[in-house]
Amino acid sequence: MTDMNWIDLRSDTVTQPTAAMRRAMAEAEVGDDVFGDDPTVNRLEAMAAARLGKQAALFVASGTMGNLAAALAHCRRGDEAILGDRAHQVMFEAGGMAALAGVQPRTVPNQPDGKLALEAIEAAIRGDDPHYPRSRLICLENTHNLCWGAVLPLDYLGSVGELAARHGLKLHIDGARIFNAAAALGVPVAQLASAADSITFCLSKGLCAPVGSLLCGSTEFIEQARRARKILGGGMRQAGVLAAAGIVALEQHADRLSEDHDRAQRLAEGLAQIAGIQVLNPQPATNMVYLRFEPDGAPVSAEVIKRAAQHGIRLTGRGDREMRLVTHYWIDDAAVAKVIDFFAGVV
Ligand code: TLP
Repeated sequence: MTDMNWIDLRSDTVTQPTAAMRRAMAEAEVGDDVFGDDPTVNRLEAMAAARLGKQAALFVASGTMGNLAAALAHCRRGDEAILGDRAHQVMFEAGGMAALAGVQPRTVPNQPDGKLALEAIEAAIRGDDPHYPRSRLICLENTHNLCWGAVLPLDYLGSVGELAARHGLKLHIDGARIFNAAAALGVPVAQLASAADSITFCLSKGLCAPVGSLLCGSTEFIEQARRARKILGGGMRQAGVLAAAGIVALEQHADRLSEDHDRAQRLAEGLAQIAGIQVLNPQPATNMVYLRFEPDGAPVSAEVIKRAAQHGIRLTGRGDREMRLVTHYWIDDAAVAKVIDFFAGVV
């Protein structure tokens, strides 16, 4: 039924649904969600809104769709959004913000801790001049994928929210892994969302559900986002079969993520002992470990990936000499030990 003999560290997106999720999916009560009458989708959206401390939420197919629907709902064509140069929205969403929302991304440098310097944000905000695009939106990412799974702290989020409000801009958070951030900080997730006008979070990463994300915000914003979702072809019908797994994800998986963080820590510690490996984030903030093979004599990523597969381990590279390893629900202590042994043997 599943492919669970693999130790798959390529991402937390690889998480397969649990038995409880599969049961809930099979038994889900459904309706036509475009008519608004899928009770399971409605329940998931209400749960998500309550959990994130927002008025409303919208079930979307993916994190990418949630971020794009947010851009469409906040902005008009020709507007500008300020984002980090390492943001997932800039790096890995196929340019959708520009291609489909007509929004120009204005990047400012991401600091290694995932933040954008407040001065850099402020300097990127356009004055009122017909030459310029209109600054409309600031986007943050929490946790920050390419910044080693870094967590943006509450006071920083508050400062950016205040800056956005002062300039009449909206703040969107790509919170694909916002529950990991909440676990790392030990605060309710709603506190991490409170400065934002909108936030996306994913069910299909650390929360283990097979499909789906939620976009959360004010009732008025979600009405706009619902239209945007339709434009994107994301109005689904009996989507309750998917939402049912999302409900289990929120009920059973949102509060266990520090286990994954502990395992990432142990993985980082084990790998750091191995000559030929430099762990780039020796104290992982969340569930990601980034490593680099030391230049001299070490095999490059492609060879390691090939050999790992022969040991039942799935890895993916970031260029020739770097890798990101992601822990999740299906990575247990034995898997961590096996992966460390593998690297010790191969490097
Ligand atoms: N990230 C994936 C890849 O696309 C890189 C991963 O393996 O980490 N925001 C953030 C911060 C993400 O990390 C991702 C997925 C998304 C948005 C997009 O989510 P999906 O894949 O559901 O569109």
